[in-house]
Amino acid sequence: MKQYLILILLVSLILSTKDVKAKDTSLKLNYDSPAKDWMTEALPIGNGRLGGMIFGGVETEHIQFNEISLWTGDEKETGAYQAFGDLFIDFNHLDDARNYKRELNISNAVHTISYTSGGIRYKREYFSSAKDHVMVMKISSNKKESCSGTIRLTDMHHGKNELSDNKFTVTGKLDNGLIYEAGLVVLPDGGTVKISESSMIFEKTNSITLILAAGTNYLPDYSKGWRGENPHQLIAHQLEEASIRPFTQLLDRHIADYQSLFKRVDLNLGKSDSNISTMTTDKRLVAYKNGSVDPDLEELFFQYGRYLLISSSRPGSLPANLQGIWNNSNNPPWRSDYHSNINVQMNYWPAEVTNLGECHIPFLEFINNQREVRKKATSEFYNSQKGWTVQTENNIYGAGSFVWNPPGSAWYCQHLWEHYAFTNDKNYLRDFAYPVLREICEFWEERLIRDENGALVTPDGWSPEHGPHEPGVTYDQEIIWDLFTNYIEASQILNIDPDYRTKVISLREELLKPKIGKWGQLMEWSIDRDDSTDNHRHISHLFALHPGRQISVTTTPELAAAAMKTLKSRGDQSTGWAMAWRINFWARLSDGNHAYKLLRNLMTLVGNAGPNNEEGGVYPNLFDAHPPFQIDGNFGATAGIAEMLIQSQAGEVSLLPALPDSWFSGSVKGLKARGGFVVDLAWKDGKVITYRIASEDGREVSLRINGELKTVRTKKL
Ligand code: FUC
Repeated sequence: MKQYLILILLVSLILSTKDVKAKDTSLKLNYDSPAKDWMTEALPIGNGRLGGMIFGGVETEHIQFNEISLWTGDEKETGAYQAFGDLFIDFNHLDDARNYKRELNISNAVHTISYTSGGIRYKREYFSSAKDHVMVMKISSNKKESCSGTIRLTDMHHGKNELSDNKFTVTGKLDNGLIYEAGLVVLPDGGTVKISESSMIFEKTNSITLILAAGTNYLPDYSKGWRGENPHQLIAHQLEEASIRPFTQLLDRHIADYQSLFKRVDLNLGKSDSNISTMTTDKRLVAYKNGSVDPDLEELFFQYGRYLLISSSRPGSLPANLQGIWNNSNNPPWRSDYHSNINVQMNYWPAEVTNLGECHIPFLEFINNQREVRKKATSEFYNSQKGWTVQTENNIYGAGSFVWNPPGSAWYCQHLWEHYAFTNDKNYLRDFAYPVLREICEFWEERLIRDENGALVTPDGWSPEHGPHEPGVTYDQEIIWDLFTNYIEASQILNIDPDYRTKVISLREELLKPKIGKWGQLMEWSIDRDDSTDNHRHISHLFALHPGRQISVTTTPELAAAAMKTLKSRGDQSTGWAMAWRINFWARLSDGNHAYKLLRNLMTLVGNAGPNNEEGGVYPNLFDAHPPFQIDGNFGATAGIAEMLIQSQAGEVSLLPALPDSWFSGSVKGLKARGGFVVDLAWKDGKVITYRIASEDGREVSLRINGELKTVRTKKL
């Protein structure tokens, strides 16, 4: 009997280790039918710059692709982010496909499709490699000489399309003079490839590999008119270099590069029932909508935000826009631009805390590259002498449209500061961030006016998309407080400009501060006119709670309680990014269960709703629905989940500040905290049971853990 029990124990131990191992591979979006719709079903791949959406079917595969710098407009006209082109592959299969499987593995950033037709198992593999600068596609099967079909490449801007030997070349020019080019090389293994009018026919190949490169002559440099060299040489070089490497080598190089970022964070929120975790993603979302408990899906959604950021934002390129890099229209919603009143910032909330600081860099460089053109536009509009700011809608040439967003540049400065806060890189702070922080302080020094009580207020604010334009709106005041605070700390750390620091300290002192109104709410304006039945999606006056640090449950409990009042009144249903922001707010209020409720609302499967529908949620491909698709909600949710597990904005590192009951046991590895700390922890029944905090120099940290605040020495990284 005893031996029998030991045997059972051993078997269950083996099974449970198997479960742990199985977890590693569960980071997949998977489906058993082809994607028909671009927005809701196609799956995205990207290398930070070159993106693809894969859909179509057994008969015709469709790869719609983009390149991040393909923009109309100039320094005056915002224009829009453009769709680039489409690649079609037609197959001559019998109408008998079975066992169709489509999956995106986000732990290695490879998309795979497989099916059986005519008794042959076919496989299609896709990835976009940052290492080799190209998109790679391979079609193969388990039987020799059985891959045949026709390839077509089309261009959304009707440029010149040429075919020679095994290569397609598309070249053209947009109205603004921007030159673009895409090249596609077709590499068969066995069989034949021949050109037939505007397509290429491949017959009886064992497998075929396609390599796509694309680019423009955009240069992120105002002094050079935003134009660099014709992209032809570079694209030819990228195609040549990639073509000499075997597919497996391209694949290995891609995976190694991608995983060097992705693998830094590992999250385990519990284990889903195998009845659920074996479902396809779309069915799983239906079950989730109906109330299933599915921590693995929540982990997947968290990691999907990281996948999307790594795939749409790599150093040396432009930041992720409203749709990341994925867009199939020349007239996309809101131009698929850079919105400065919440959206572009939200895209970058997960960057530092989820250990992807490098992916933040495109946004930081974008800010820097826009300075000169924005200075000119700002001084023309405001007659200002110093500093600059932005409008609500922004393009890649520094132009803005829609209303001015005066504190927009100060909000950008928060990102410049946070990159320092999470990395402790003083050279970066001194050489890159500080000059911008200082010039934006100067902009506000010049612009602030006194209200009837003598407090300093902004002259012409607008709480984003809500209420009147007037002085001293809370959104403005809080962001300027944040700017001044970041500036003061930066100048202290760098030990420079003491006189100007003193000046900024006194300006901050005199700023009109957040106030509590007649129904206990945090006032959105300096006048107490908030409507308790209003459920507007923007809650910009809670900036001080998140992503700011002026309000917190520990340092300003009354204001935090007022923020909670406001948050409750605005409700738990909204569009995608608006629910994502609410997750972060509730996490900062230490209410894990409410944050979790918002996460579930955000992860609710929605249909293909039109742009005027306020129903936010996710589509079957886990893209966030604003609607239509807008990627900020994906990023904001990932940041929100991190915010539930770790916070560091209030001068201490707090572990599990907002853990919901549903995640009673779990673990996370590799999250980052301000101060340059890397944190691993595991918890059981809501309490931290083990943790490890590391820093470059093994510094001390003040740590809030299981309700206690203590000082601990960190391990060395
Ligand atoms: C802001 C929001 C809208 C939308 C747009 C891109 O203006 O108010 O809801 O997200 O940005």
